[in-house]
Amino acid sequence: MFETRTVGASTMAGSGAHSLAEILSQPQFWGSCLEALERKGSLAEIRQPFRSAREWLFVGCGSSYYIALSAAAAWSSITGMRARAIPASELLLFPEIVLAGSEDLAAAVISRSGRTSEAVRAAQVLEREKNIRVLAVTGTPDQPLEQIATATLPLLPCDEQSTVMTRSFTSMLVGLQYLAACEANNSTLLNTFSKLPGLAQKAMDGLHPRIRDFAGSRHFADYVCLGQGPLYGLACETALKVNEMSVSYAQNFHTLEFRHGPKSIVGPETLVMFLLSEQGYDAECEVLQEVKGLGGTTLTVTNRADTRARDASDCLIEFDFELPELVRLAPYVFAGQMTGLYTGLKKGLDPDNPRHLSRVVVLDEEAVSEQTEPAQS
Ligand code: F1P
Repeated sequence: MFETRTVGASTMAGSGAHSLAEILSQPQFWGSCLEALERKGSLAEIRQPFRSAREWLFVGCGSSYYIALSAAAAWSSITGMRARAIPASELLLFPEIVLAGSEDLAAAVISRSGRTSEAVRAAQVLEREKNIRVLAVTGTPDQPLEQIATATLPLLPCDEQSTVMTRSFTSMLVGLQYLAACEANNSTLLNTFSKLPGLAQKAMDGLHPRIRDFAGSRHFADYVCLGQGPLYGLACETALKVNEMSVSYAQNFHTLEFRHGPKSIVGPETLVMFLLSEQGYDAECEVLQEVKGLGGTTLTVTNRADTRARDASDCLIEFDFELPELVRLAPYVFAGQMTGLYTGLKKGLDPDNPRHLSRVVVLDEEAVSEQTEPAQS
């Protein structure tokens, strides 16, 4: 059912080898994750404790928070339910703001390691102090998050060697999109997931050498990543990958927000990366044309481009997938992952081990104790 392929990642001994192998392995890994989820049928057992939920909160830190942003948007679009994404720290420091007016709430807490202190503490607060059921979404089984949560999404261990999240990011997002389709009992959508790995593999094979040459042959002083709707979380992750893997200055915005001030930074040495949605294509494409007109360098990722996008893009990645937009989200981060990797390698860095970063952010108890009472003014 799913194509199998060997990944020739061993070409680059040393710097970035883990990140490249893990980036290239994503389509195949999604295939295995989806098979495991399909074996669980409609995930009825996992969903049972959350059936009274009328609203979902998606919680995470770093890349896992950006999964939460895209997953919450996809959840609302697919299920019609209200869904929000928050960094775990917001729940710990301002619970009254996050939980105000919420009823029948359920929460998905996302963490590759399952050990990040803020994420674990947030799950404890939700389950044990706020009586809100938690679904753990993690790439590492048998960790504190899974032990605290009411249930865990049955994904395969992501087992990443690189400090930066790539395969874990996309597989946890695809898993949550699949769960949303089960929740909506949308068999049409569910049946399309099986096509995603094969199509994504072709896209990966096509864009890898192009981004390697594009990122490897040009110098940029600034990076901007733009996206709307479910693609906004992926724009944030794209900027983070450029930050982490190449220690470059990268920012993210909602595409149309870029006009309201930030576009003042545009110049030939600014790479503006557009994740163009289908639903907002026309409006987002106008910003692309405007940025090109201001002399910016543009890299565009979209499913199908028209001449406006083709003419305004210095590098155009076009998927041409016969898949609903809400199923084909994850491949939109491939170009950002590769840009971060090859820009880091060009700068003589090791993208597997970004400076100042550890794989897991573990804080002492004191640092994650939540503010039960709003600070006295
Ligand atoms: C989240 C995270 C990563 C970041 C770095 C530190 O970890 O912030 O996003 O790249 O590796 O940890 P987790 O809670 O998903 O394990």
